[in-house]
Amino acid sequence: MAKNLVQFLIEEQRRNPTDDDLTGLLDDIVIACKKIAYNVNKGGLIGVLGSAGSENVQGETQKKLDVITNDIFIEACEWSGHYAALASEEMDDVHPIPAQYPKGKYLVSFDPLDGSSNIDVNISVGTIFSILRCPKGVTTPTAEDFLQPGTRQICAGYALYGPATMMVLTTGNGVNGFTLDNGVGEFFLTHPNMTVPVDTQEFAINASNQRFWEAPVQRYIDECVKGKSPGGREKNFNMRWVASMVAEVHRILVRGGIFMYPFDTKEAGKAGKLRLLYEANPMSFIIEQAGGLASTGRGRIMELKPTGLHQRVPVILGSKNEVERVVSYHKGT
Ligand code: AHM
Ligand code: MG
Repeated sequence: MAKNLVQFLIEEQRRNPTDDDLTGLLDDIVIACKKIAYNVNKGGLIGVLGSAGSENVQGETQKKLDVITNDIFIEACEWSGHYAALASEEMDDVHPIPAQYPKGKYLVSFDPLDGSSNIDVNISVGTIFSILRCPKGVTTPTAEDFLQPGTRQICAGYALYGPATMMVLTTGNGVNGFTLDNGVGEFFLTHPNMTVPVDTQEFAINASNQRFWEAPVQRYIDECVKGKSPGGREKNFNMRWVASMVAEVHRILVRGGIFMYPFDTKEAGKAGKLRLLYEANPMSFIIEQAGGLASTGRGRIMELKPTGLHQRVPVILGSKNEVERVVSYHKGT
């Protein structure tokens, strides 16, 4: 029988010893994701669909499940003594560890339910997380302590709530995928050493934003759409857009592709839609560990020095040769 997630982590720790208790850190998150999977899967049966009637810090209307899954994630991670503070897409500020619990050495930032616009229509959603070390000597972390470049992540991953529930992880030694066996209640290793093919004929972008894109992205997509016709490429392309980043990244890990939520001028002052700390950085870590690339178009996402907890960044990630092409189109712009 395949290894379960805990067994995998313990063996990984033996192969690549570190001072970090990754098994304990991830166990909290695994429990959170199993509970979230349960709620997402029950959907309309337990009355969790629809709007919560509130807005998050980004001014987005929260779904009931955005709020429920945020609470589940916090409850699973705050008591164990592993974390020093939490930060979420759904909370304005850092969530401190309540006084009755011990504080740990790590910070976790997360998006409890990414792609939540899909939840009411029963399409795949996910949870994304990123783990950093808490700076030495800091006992009460603030937002400032989370503003570390993505290169400092010690672990990143996502849970995908699709036809099967999966957990995909990196601790900096490649990428591995686990599938939840609902009968046993455990994740088992089903996708060892996931790699992104260097070439692809599939792109993912929300084309309704086309008029707001910059010239390099306009050029790249125009060429993909033309395919083997004049002014196009040496090959034809296929397109996908799920509007769930977790589902798009998972597809790219399985069969290659390029995903873009690029810089656009849709909303003044926002450099794209996706958030650096709990969407772009963890997904970039996973994609790079699988042999792909992740860029803003003008630089490596993981080398950005964050300036705010909810900072947005352009995201272009996936198969190496296509990301390099888009980056080359940005040169000199
Ligand atoms: P969310 O965290 O509020 O769900 O927003 C992030 C999601 C991504 O999963 C997805 O790539 C993108 O928003 C889709 O945006 P759009 O609806 O503009 O296509
Ligand atoms: Mg999100």
